[in-house]
Amino acid sequence: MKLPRDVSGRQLGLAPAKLGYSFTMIAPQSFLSEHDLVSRRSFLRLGAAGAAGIAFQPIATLAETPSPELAGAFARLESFLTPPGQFRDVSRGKPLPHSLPEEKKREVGLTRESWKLEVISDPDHPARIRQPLTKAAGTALDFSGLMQLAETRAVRFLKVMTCLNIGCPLGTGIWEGVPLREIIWRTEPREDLRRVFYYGYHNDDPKQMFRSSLPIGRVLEDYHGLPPVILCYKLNGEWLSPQRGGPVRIVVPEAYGFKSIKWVTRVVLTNLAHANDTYADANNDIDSPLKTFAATLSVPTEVKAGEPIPITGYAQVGISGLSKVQVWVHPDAQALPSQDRYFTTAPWTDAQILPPPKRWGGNLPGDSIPPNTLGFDSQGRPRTWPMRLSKVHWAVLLPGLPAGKYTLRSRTIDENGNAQPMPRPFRKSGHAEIEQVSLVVKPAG
Ligand SMILES: Nc1nc2c(c(=O)[nH]1)N[C@H]1C(S)=C(S)[C@@H](COP(=O)(O)O)O[C@H]1N2
Ligand SMILES: [Mo]
Repeated sequence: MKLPRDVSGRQLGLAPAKLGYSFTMIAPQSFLSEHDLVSRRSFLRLGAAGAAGIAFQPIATLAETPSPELAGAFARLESFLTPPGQFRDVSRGKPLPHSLPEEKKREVGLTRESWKLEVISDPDHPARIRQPLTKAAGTALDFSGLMQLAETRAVRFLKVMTCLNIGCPLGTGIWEGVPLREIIWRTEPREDLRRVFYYGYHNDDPKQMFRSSLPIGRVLEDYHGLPPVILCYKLNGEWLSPQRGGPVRIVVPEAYGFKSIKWVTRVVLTNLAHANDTYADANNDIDSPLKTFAATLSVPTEVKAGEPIPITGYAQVGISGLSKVQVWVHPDAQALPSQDRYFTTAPWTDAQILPPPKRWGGNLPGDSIPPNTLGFDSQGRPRTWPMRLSKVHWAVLLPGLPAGKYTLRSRTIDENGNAQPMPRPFRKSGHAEIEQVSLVVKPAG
């Protein structure tokens, strides 16, 4: 079992070149002057529809042209959605289930034709259910059964997949599936059902099992406006690949990656009162929903004194949303504020959160958001921005600085007004640390 190495968001974000870009090249000055129009405040003032309309205004109607400094950085921005093949992979197993030969995949149920899902009661903490779905009884759910349900029950939503331990997002996609509760109700549960746990194919070796769990209430009800927990079979309009956990994986919208079990084959209904996730073993806070945080994507390694400094970055939009991204440049020769470990008293300045992209990327068919994607209107435009549980981009053109060595920091402020790393600063509940990047300003001429 190989756990991923810890890396900072910046390291991963720095390789956008091969992704090409699909971001609208909107003039930075226009961004600055239009800032008000895409801020949450004016969103509320204009109503979501009005604001979305403005965000989608063709670039031709924007008055100014991009400053060369930021235009270059925009051109190198990664696409908004991640092509399924370019997600970073977090898979355990020896051998990795997705690397099995086609024939073996068929044999163990890792193809759409052979996949089966069992839903049973936990023998150790039984939940009272009338109709377990088992292979033995011929009642297990197969892929055509799932597709039948999909005809009337399919849902789609945008979500960034982030490993709690790696910290930086692995990829952003539109995940499609059937709410897990649809299958749970088929078992006719009656009583003594408090949680659900689930796992995927693990080479029939109990030591390789990677299991996650949820309170049953979260599966049965979508509170706080969250999308449902799904049995997912498509990503960005394509069948879910073996690498991404296909034919079917669980996707839990608000959770870190470890709750979204790949190659799912078994769901267990239990009266156990507590979580039994494999991830708890490594000291992880397994009840932690996605946090909001910022990181840079491009920072010039060296700039000349007095030259404006273009910076781009991304922000993961966690469960508490995103109201601001801010940056702060501090000369290394000067002392840091004392007794202020999160730099709350530093002179932070606002960066520009970029509006919804003109092109979504990610190999989305026709580059259009599939119909009936939660959070999008009938034209495929986001109803709110920045969208919760996604990843957005930001940019700022900093005024020139005197020669010297500096540290650039970026942070988010969530919709509750909490500046990073608050309100949940502890590492094992997910990354939220304030990023630091060195910046060297050379004498001019
Ligand atoms: N069966 C199984 N599911 C799994 C894992 C695994 O090792 N085995 N890794 C989990 C973890 S820790 C993460 S972060 C996500 C990553 O999803 P991805 O590989 O599609 O990027 O998958 C989760 N689902
Ligand atoms: Mo993970």
